[in-house]
Amino acid sequence: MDQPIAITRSGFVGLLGRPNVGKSTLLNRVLGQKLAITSPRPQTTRNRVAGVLNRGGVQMVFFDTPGVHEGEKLINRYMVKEALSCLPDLDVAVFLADATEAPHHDDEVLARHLAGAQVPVLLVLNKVDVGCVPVPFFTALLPFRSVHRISAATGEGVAALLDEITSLLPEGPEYYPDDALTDRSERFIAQEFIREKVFALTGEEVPYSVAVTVDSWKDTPETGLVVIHATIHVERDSQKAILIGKGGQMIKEIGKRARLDLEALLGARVYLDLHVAVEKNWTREPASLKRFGYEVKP
Ligand SMILES: Nc1nc2c(ncn2[C@@H]2O[C@H](COP(=O)(O)OP(=O)(O)OP(=O)(O)O)[C@@H](O)[C@H]2O)c(=O)[nH]1
Ligand SMILES: [Mg+2]
Repeated sequence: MDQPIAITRSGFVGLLGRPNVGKSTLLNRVLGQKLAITSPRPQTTRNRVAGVLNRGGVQMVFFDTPGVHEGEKLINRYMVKEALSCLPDLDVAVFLADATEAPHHDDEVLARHLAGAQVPVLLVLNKVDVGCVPVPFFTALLPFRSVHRISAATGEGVAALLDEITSLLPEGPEYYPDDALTDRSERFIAQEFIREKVFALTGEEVPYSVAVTVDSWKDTPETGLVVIHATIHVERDSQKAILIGKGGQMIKEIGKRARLDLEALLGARVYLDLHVAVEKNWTREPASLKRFGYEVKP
């Protein structure tokens, strides 16, 4: 077997942007596999997720982050804090924007947070497969080091972006072992995959009222089966009824789709058992938020 090339340069790259611009899609594109969850709705990602890419002796640790936005609920405040908390760790900041729309108020909010950044900030205009508004609209926001036009969906422009990021990373250690994909546990990713299916299959406020916990996880090497029990928590009884669906159809479909993604990730057969529970107003309650992995620190 070929020895992996020794890592001599490394660094942390933040994927930052307002909600729905394609940060998580770009992370998955860069890694060449699905790690982060995505959806056509804003505010899908709630936690920072590191994805590790080793390329020709360079280790790039990408942070997918929640979209920077203004929201009054405690969960929204948590998300924005979580996104901005990576700034002190970065070697390169990627300011991702939607090339099909003029800058939005939330783009300006992010620009203000990046204004004093001590690291290069790259402007990356995503979704160029479906259009591109005039670039000066965006370059007026900050003194960007460079501008890239990409499509995270098709991969157009991503190689050139990676080349520039590579050129900006300093000499450094291997932060994660060769075979590491992420800093997150399989349990966390399972919770996220389940939450993604809720985003895909339900509407209105339901996805925003959902948190997922994995209650038990059992690997059985003899049979190659992974048995996972998880709970989908909602804020109201009416949402529980929607998630279960007529004759249990909705929960069955969520479970089926999440199981297929988990089997691809784990390379194993998965038995996924889902429950739905009501935790009233959890998006506004510090104790509930903490229990679900969204701790708001003072
Ligand atoms: N046409 C097109 N759609 C894209 C592209 N990149 C992402 N999308 C779509 O844009 C939507 C949002 O993508 P996400 O990756 O979830 O966006 P995000 O920035 O992570 O969003 P939040 O987690 O909510 O902040 C999804 O429907 C993606 O499929 C692209 O290059 N072209
Ligand atoms: Mg995201």
